[in-house]
Amino acid sequence: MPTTDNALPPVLGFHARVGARGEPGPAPRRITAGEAVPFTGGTCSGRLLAGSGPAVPRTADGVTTLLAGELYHRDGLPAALGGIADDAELLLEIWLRYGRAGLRLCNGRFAAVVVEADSVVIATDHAGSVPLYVRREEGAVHVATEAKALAGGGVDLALPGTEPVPGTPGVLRVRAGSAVTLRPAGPIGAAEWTRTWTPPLHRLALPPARAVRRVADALDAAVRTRVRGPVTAVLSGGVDSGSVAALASRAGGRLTTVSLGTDAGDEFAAARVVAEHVGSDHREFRCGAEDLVRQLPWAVAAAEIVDAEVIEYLLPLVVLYRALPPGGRLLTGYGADIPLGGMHRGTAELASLDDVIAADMAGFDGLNELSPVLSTLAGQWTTHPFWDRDVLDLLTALEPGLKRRDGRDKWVLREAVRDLLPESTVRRPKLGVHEGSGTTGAWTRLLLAHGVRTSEVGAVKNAMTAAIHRRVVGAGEHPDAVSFDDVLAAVLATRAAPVIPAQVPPVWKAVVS
Ligand code: IOT
Ligand code: MG
Repeated sequence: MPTTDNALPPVLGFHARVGARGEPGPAPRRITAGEAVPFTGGTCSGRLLAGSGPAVPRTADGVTTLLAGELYHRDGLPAALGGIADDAELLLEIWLRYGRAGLRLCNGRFAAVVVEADSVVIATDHAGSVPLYVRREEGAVHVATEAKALAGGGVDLALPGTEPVPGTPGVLRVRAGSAVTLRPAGPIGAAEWTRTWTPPLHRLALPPARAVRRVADALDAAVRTRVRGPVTAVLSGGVDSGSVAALASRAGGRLTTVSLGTDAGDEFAAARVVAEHVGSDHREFRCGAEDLVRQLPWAVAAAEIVDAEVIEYLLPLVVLYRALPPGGRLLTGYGADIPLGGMHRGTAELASLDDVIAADMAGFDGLNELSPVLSTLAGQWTTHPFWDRDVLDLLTALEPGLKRRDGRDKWVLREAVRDLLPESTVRRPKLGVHEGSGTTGAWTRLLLAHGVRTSEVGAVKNAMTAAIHRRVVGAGEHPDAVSFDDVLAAVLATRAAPVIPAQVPPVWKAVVS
């Protein structure tokens, strides 16, 4: 698998304490792989989780910046910002020039901390794609890129621009497209929330040919800025990941493609068609579907969410990342379906299609589908060109008649990549990763084999996810210490349901239920 020195950003994550007497404190809980490098910068101290390159904060003129992840718009920034060592320094220069408003310039995949005088600003990218968590204590704030680092013993707390994290009292998640300014020594009411991005609510009616060209150009630019040497495309063989693979190949990086399948299902044939067409070095990974499902604690520890439906999308990807050798830069097609309405291929009316797209764009925050921790747990860096800020703005805003057209879903994307991919890929209907890999079915079968009724499967999956979350996030247990079978047994024991015997008179039944 190809790796280079710049495959990973210098900093994959961090745990920082900002307060009058900064001290690194104990090593934080985390599953991000790699070295935790201690640092101190003014009133800020903690550990940076190193990727490739020097993991250091940047300081000038009394301002210190930490940045996990990367920025994608270097070319568009003023020439005065030349000679920059890394993206933490680029953020510092942006800050010195534009102040907090400079965060509105940043198109990237990052979580950042800016410390200046007695205030600290904690900021996410437009999509909150690197989740960022905060907890206050007397005179200090703790900020971390994994919730588990801050969990334990907190009290409920509210801060503007944040949401509580289920199961971890006192830990708040910074919302997508947000910068929250805090004064660690001051009153909590002094915190301020600055929005740096919101999903577009307007729609653009463009001539179809122009819309197609704009999508092709925006996606091409997003892939190019993410190709920094050899890259790997995570390939299902659908049009989303196929587009990314084709554009990455055209951008000139040595391209590897990887596909995951199980004994319950795979999309290998479709992926091979793309791989051959784009000329990638293609690898297939197959595992048992039950073995895949038993890695559930890893997916929950990485995503730090309690929604089983979303976990079913993320689990096969986590399993694939864990099977790859560390050190790679992975491009995915994840997220294309959200602004294009690909998950709603049965929705016929354009008005309804636009409404579900608006709802999905209003509801992605906190699902952590794009979190780098899904792959940094295995030492890989992922990046998602469809959620590049420019691509996402355009795709979301296009009027729904460009997304559903001539009886086809994701029309504008399919047309935009028509010349890059085989016809069968361009036309291929959507198959979700949870379906193609057999993840959903395998988990369901495991539950049915334990006597769970079909009508209860969804609830049991959610209960298992929440139970695992309590252990790997709330209590910081290692995912390997949490057994799928033990969690299932515990969930089933607590659900040992009020079974109402058939001979009980109806009036009694009503009382029991
Ligand atoms: P899906 O679109 O199937 O997969 C997402 C990405 O994962 C693909 O583009 C590809 O890069 C990778 N991938 C999928 N399957 C494989 C495989 N077998 N081997 C290797 N790589 C693979 C769920 C979904 O259907 O994924 N994601 C939706 C959004 C879900 C809804 N979320 C929401 N409303 N917030 C998506 O847009 O990707
Ligand atoms: Mg797919």
